[in-house]
Amino acid sequence: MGRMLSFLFVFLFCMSVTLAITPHTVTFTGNLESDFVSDEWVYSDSSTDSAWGAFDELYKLYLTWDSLTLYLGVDGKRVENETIDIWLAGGGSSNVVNLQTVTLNKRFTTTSWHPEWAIHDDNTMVTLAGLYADGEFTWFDCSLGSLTTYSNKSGILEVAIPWGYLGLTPNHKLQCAVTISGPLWGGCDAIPAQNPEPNGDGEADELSNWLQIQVADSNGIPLVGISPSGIQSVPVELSSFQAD
Ligand SMILES: [Ca+2]
Ligand SMILES: [Ca+2]
Ligand SMILES: [Ca+2]
Repeated sequence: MGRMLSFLFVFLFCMSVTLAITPHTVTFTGNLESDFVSDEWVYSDSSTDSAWGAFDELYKLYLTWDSLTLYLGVDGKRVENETIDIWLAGGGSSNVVNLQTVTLNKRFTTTSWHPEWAIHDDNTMVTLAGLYADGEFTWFDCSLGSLTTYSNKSGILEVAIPWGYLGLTPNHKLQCAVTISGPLWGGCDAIPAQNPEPNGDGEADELSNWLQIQVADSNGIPLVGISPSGIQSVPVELSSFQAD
């Protein structure tokens, strides 16, 4: 009997681990807690650190992947006209330096960190969640199905991005940050914690930290058996990635 219980315990333990590691194919419903599993809840942001008080807040970031797709989920709160942006980098060349100067007109500067992609969700445009790459000024039409999203005006955003868009390299380290802001304004909250934090005024805010996790093996193949909760917050600094 004791041995049976031991087997049962090991079986249940393995099941719980299996559910929490990559690969995981996510189907979006807008319910982040059921779409993702606990180990994919990679960042808990303060619910009271917005410079705009109770109006615009980021709460949580979820992240996971399967062999073809990266999945991201943002839990927050926003009022009308505000935007959530997910900044992604890693592996390739990049030149998104100052988002004031491009069509998003975001007053976030990234003088050291140069994200390659911005997923821009502006709830004034109900169905829009664009994938923006600096230098191309291209909005990918999410209705094409190659970039799938779920978004609602209260602050939930889920995005599925094919690895083919992002371009995996050997030992690829994915870097990301999330901001919430006015459409033509500085930000009021960010994931991960920044130094200094976005102050909510109309002037530019600098991203000083990103989240980083290795997503590919030495052959550029998405890693299996990874708990995304192992993601790390890393200060922005010059690196081999940025020296391109
Ligand atoms: Ca927050
Ligand atoms: Ca924050
Ligand atoms: Ca500011």
